[in-house]
Amino acid sequence: MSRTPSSSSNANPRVVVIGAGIVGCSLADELTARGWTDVTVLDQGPLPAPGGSTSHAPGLVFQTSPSRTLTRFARYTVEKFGSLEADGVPCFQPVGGLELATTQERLAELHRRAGYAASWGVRGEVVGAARCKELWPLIDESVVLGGFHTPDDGLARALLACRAQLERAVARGARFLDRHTVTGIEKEGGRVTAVVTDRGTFPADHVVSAAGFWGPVIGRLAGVDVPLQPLAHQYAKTEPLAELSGRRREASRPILRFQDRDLYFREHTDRIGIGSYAHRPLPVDPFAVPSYDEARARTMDMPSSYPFTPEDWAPSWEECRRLLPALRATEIDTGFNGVFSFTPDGMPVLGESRALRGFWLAEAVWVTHSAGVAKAVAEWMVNGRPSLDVHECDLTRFEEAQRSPAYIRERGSQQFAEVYDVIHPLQPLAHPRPLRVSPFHARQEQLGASFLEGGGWERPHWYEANAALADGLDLPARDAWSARHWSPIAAAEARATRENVALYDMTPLRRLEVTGPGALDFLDRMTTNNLRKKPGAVTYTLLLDHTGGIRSDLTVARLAPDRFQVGANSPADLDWLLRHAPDDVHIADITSGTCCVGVWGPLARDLVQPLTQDDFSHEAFGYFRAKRTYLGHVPVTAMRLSYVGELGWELYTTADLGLRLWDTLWEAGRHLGVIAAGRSAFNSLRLEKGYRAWGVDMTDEHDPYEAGLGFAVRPDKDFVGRDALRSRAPGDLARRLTPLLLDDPAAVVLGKEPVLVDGTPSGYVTSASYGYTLGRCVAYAWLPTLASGTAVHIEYAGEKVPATVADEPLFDPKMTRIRR
Ligand code: FAD
Ligand code: THG
Repeated sequence: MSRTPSSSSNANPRVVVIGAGIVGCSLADELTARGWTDVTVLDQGPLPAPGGSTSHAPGLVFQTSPSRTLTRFARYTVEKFGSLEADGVPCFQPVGGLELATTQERLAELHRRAGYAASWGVRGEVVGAARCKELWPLIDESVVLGGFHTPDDGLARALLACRAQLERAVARGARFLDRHTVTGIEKEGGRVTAVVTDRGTFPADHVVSAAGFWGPVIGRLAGVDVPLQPLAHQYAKTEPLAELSGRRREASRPILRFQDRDLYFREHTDRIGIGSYAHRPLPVDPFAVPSYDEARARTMDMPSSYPFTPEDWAPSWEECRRLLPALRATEIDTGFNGVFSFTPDGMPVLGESRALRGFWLAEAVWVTHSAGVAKAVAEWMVNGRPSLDVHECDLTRFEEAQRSPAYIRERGSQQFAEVYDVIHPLQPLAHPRPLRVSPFHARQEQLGASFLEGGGWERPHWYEANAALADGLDLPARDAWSARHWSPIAAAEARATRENVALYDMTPLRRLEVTGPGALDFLDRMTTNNLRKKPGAVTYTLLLDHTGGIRSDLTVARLAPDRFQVGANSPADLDWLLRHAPDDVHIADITSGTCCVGVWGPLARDLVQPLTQDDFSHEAFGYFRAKRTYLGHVPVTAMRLSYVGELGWELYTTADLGLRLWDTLWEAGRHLGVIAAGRSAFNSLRLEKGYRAWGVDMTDEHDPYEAGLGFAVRPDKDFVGRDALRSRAPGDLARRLTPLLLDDPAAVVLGKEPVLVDGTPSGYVTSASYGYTLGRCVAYAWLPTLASGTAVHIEYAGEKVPATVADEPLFDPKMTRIRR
């Protein structure tokens, strides 16, 4: 049951890469460097500038992003291109980067960005206006409040980097064939077998679509959805500036961002190049892009380059001149509307298709991230997984409802418009909403739910109906940023859950049904904990990959000898299980057709027991047990577990009966004072209990011991990843997922902040929330192993906030609240 690469049982499989832009060239280099030398790169256009987005990318590389994965990709690009040259010309110019703030809101954002940089290992500091002027003498200092300076950012010479990597790949045996237009993908038995072009067919064991914004076109040939929207973006160069006359170097000042006006700048010797995201979204239909016309190629009329629309530029030009007064004496010389890709969440789309094995995507990738992406995809193909956590980029992440052309167009355009906006970590995209709603949605609206979105679902974060419960709560005041998408009502809902009873909509929790004669053996082999228990047992267990990295944490309920319900995390869990499942196991995602209410709190039993003839006492219905029963008229599967750490049950039924279930519970709970509670309280309660959230607190970069999940591993049984875990001692760990409590009861952090040990950035916060029961903010962080009681600092928006390493679980360590 090893990973896909071996399915081609060939140590040097035939790989065809479609597209010789920066991604295709980088990938050929990374694959051949790993010994996969039978690589053919096809492009419809002529080398060395075949006409895709890379052909005229200005090459700004700003490394810092809220996404650790993107930042790591960018760091690798800087490192790699910094060591590459062609004809003695370096592929990277480390001129540095400078992001400007002209509003207080942006200045605060730059402090947060400095935090991301420190968390992910990029050098940078927030500087004053005078330093900005020193770094970029052409700016009008009076417009600027400050800046974020990153000395290791800079300019990639993208076409040169293509050539340098192409040459290395060719020296190792790869071939690049230009003027070959891909017209078909051949397959057999669910696997890709060949790529068809206008000039012949190329047999292949693996095909990678690195076709940039043509991704959907290649995807359609393969029968694979490629969720990206091409949009045009304006780039222009000024006439020569008197202030820059006599310059020889292509660029010496930092690449510059003026995000408050959706603009960026770089030098082109004595001219300034300017890019704008300020204009209306200009979507391009990838199926209608004209093919490469060699006669026009020299004039930059490449397929990815549309005529400049001056009317879209005009308002930005005024802003440019306000920031850089020297531009008042000049005009735009040349400009174009260049096309590149936007996905619904702004992240790349990477990985192997489930529908067509051996068919990979490496799409929606900026030059900035190209080398890092290529390394990750090459590792994925050759070793079965990337060394970096890339789940945010995994092509499986979009639900079916997130792959419609309408959704992709709408979200892609919004991503374009919001590229430089100050985005709060909880801020949902505005459209299309609502998309997915649970059967309880109408009731939630009646209760004044404040909805945020996740995975397309509307998810209540708190309910106005509970506002009165928050009256008189003594809560510390919050800063404006942490008060956004937050309400004191969450504190009241958390308290009601700890003291009384609350209903939580758990419908978005992913549910898989695994059935068939081989189901038990299969799940037991795929996960770390012992599943060989009688029907009625629920088990918390981990999905590991073959290196021992955590792919997910699951609850597995054995509902019948051959029938299991699995509580999972991302769509990648389904993908992973399907890839490994033998023929006698059937796996279905039942999330959409079913729903779930969590009934939690000390009065949960008082609420539920009168509704059923089954015995819900602790003796008859123990912790981590499941039972089929009726609650009133509604058939439910009840599971006695609780991510919030209180007595209670997850109650599952089909979607058609969901509203009836909610109303039944609501009626039964009236005399107990039941409330509906939202995710804001939920997240606080789970952190107090120390329950990890996969994808945030731990990923496949972490093993169970470091993540504090060793209790779910049974080394005495056989499972995927066991051999890799053998070499790791549970006791002697270099790093740990570490619980921290903030010292000041009024302080809060939100996640992703750097943690300083002895003043040095040593790790980062994963998730954090105010613990309303504890009266302190709880933060989990990846840190070198530290003794409990160690004092550290968390850097929050430029401030150093004291915190202390705590012992977990922070709340109810004896489990007296749950096991009774
Ligand atoms: P591409 O370079 O588009 O390569 C895809 C290749 O696939 C093309 O050469 C195409 O000919 C080929 N192809 C397509 N269909 C077929 C087919 N059927 N058969 C054969 N071959 C096919 N990024 C940054 O990081 N920093 C920046 O400053 C920056 N600025 C930008 C400014 C502009 C104006 C634009 C347009 C983009 C900018 N980008 C920037 C984005 C960046 O250029 C792209 O994201 C990146 O170049 C994409 O590289 P790629 O290899 O995926 O795609
Ligand atoms: N409910 C269900 N499935 C799930 C989740 C859930 N699957 C995904 C995700 N959430 C899994 N995460 C957890 C984390 C902790 C617990 C349950 C699911 C939990 N842990 C107890 C503990 O650590 O003390 C018990 C562990 C044990 O007894 O083995 O309850 O929310 N259905």
